[in-house]
Amino acid sequence: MTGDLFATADPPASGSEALGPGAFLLHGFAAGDAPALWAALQPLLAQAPLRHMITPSGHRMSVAMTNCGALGWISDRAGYRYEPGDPQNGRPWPPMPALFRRLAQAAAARAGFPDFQPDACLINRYAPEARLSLHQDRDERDLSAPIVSVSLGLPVIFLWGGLKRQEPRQRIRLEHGDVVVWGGPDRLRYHGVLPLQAGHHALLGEQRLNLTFRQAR
Ligand code: MD6
Ligand code: FE
Repeated sequence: MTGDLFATADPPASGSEALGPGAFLLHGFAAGDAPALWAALQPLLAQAPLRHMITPSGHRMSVAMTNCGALGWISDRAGYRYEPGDPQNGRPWPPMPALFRRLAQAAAARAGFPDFQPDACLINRYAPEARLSLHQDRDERDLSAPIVSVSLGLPVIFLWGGLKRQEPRQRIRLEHGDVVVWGGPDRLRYHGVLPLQAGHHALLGEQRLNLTFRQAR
């Protein structure tokens, strides 16, 4: 499974692992940018506070969420969808910082998606015990664009399933600075996150943040 991409003038911190024909785990790809990402997140989270969204069936999600970019993913009793702002407070999502966009585009290009133009960044915050049940990401208009996922803070076990809910799942450890890119034939794979184990991370403290970049429209 592990195969290093050929060395270039600007290699990622370590290797790249193929998770499927269109899915790649870029180990440590965002590690160098992490302090700047974390700094940029502070004013952003002050403007668009993290909150526990409600699923259409009425459950409160254990992961706290917010967004930046032209569009943001939300869930409420009416369903899952992208909105230009948070319906809870009527405010637009903060703009996507240039650093975020550049990082997402660089990771996508590294994984073979040179034309990625993210217009939405979903920010997920995991406190200890927070989890995300098995799901597909299918609320984006154009499923030919990949998703780029950046992990910061405490490590977590990611469940990587198949195109059908019942298929077996691999357990993949995602660490601070890891980036997963997936698209093409892997775009609709089921996936989830096991409950976060308590711990302390030098930069983020007792939490994990995950940024997922999408082309929503
Ligand atoms: C997470 N990620 O890592 C949750 N979805 O916290 C996702 O649900 C996800 O990482 C689509 C593509 C990449 C992802
Ligand atoms: Fe997802």
